[in-house]
Amino acid sequence: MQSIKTLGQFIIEKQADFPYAKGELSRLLRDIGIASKIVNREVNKAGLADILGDAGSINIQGEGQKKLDVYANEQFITALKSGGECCVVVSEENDEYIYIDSEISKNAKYVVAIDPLDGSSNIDVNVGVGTVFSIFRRKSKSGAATMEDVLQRGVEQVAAGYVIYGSSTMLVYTTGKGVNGFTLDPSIGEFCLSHPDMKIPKDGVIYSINEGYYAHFPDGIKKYIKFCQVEDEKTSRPYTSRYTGSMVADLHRNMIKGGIFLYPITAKSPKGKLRLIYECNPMAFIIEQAGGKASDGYNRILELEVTELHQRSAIIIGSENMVLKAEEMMACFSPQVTKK
Ligand code: P6P
Repeated sequence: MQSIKTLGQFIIEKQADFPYAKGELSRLLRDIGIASKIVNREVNKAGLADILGDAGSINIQGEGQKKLDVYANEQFITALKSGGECCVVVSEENDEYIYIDSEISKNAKYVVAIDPLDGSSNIDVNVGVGTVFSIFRRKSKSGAATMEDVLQRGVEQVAAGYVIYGSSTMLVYTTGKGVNGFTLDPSIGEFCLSHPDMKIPKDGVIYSINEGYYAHFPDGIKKYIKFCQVEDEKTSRPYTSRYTGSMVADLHRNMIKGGIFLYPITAKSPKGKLRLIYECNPMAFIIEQAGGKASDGYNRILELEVTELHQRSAIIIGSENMVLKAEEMMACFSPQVTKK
């Protein structure tokens, strides 16, 4: 019988990867794990409790906030505030960043950016949803946090992860030394190591994109979609199309099976829909650590300049060779966009 290794045991064990760390990052990851279990409990009974449907409020994205969105946001922010290891929180659900100026947090080392419940439009129809988080070191030396602390490029991340609330609940994270996946065992209430050292296959036969926007896609994307659909036995085409409307669910499937996820610019989202700080950057960090690739079609996601809190970006992410092929097609139609 293989011995069980919990998330907590694993985090402590890997603390040695950070010789100068005094356990703050370990405790921060633990705090996020605890909040994930609390959110999981509510997600799992969403159909029962009165937390379905809209909270009636609107977030900065102009999106209706589902009650579970708001609940999840509150749980993560509360856990981060009480943990004392984080001094600033950036959340999809909050217009401004939150500086935690309590005695235990105001000089904490870390900044956390989070999408507390990604894909929440799927909650009422019981399709997988997820949490995405990104962890940076604070840049400002002391006092109140500044925009310098929150507008950091993806390459500055010290850790990133996602939680997928699906047929089982998993927490997958990286601290820059590979990717490990933990499955929640409800019988003991612990995330247990189930997917050590995750690697995304270099190739895949699944592509994920909302083809409803086809008419407005850039020509390079249209060319790539057609490439995926052409019959070619040697390269296992046509590929399979899988798109759930929940990036975490689509990316987790592609992580396991190989595949590519694309959310390009569209008429409705001329800068892309997904947010750079708490969706694209953390997922790009994880996928790159697992041997995959992530770009906006021209530039590496992790190197994009960050100028706004809720900045959006186009994203093409997944199996390395599939992303390279999509970028090749994008290059056919548009000059290399200079780094922004
Ligand atoms: P569309 C969910 O709202 C989300 O941010 C991602 O999780 C998902 O991949 C995407 O938007 C879906 O967007 O425009 O295809 O409905």
